[in-house]
Amino acid sequence: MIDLHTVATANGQKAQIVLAETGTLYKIHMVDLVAGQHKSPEFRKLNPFGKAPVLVDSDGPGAKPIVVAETMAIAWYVAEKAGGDLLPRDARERAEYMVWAAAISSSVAMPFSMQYTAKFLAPEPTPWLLERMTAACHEMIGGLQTLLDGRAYALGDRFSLADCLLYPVLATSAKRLDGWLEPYPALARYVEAIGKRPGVLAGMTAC
Ligand SMILES: N[C@@H](CCC(=O)N[C@@H](CS)C(=O)NCC(=O)O)C(=O)O
Repeated sequence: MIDLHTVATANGQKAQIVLAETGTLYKIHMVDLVAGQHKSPEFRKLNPFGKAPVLVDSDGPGAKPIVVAETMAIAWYVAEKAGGDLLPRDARERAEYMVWAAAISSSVAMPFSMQYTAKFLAPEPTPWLLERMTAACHEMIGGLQTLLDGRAYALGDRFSLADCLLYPVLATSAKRLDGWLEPYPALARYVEAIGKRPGVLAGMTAC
């Protein structure tokens, strides 16, 4: 049995899309960030960093339970367990996948997280931070568009794990920016096409 401790954010959606695209059966447990559930001692036993999502597989490798935190790691674990169809197929794809996954999980995630904090969580307005982080979000979205240039999918001509990570950034995180993907027509087309996949739809609406 796979349990996913998740949140209705881009990170939760990334994990949910991989699970849906691979046809993996799983049970959802919502993590209440507002109540601080992710900082409880019980949750920290699953993820010492106190962040969602977290996956628990009672039937992990060697028929032993395993706990996997970090969205990128969850995505890889699920894809590998499901037979590897979504994984990169050779050294070139592997290198390209790592660039997508690392960029999405660090360079892109950081300004979006800070922009959200400045806009919605800061106890008082922080215009300098909000402006800086909004500009950084646009810079990163521009980078994603350049990386995708001329491709139907992140790795080229087939849907892969990289698309499971990329789609929620564009469909959910970038939606918070004024104009959304208006300045990025290639990404807007990508989101429209990828968003029609049944697995992507299922992952996006899982919670
Ligand atoms: N590097 C982590 C980041 C996870 C993350 O930031 N999760 C957010 C929800 S989307 C969270 O738990 N935020 C609460 C906090 O950081 O206190 C990943 O990729 O899974």
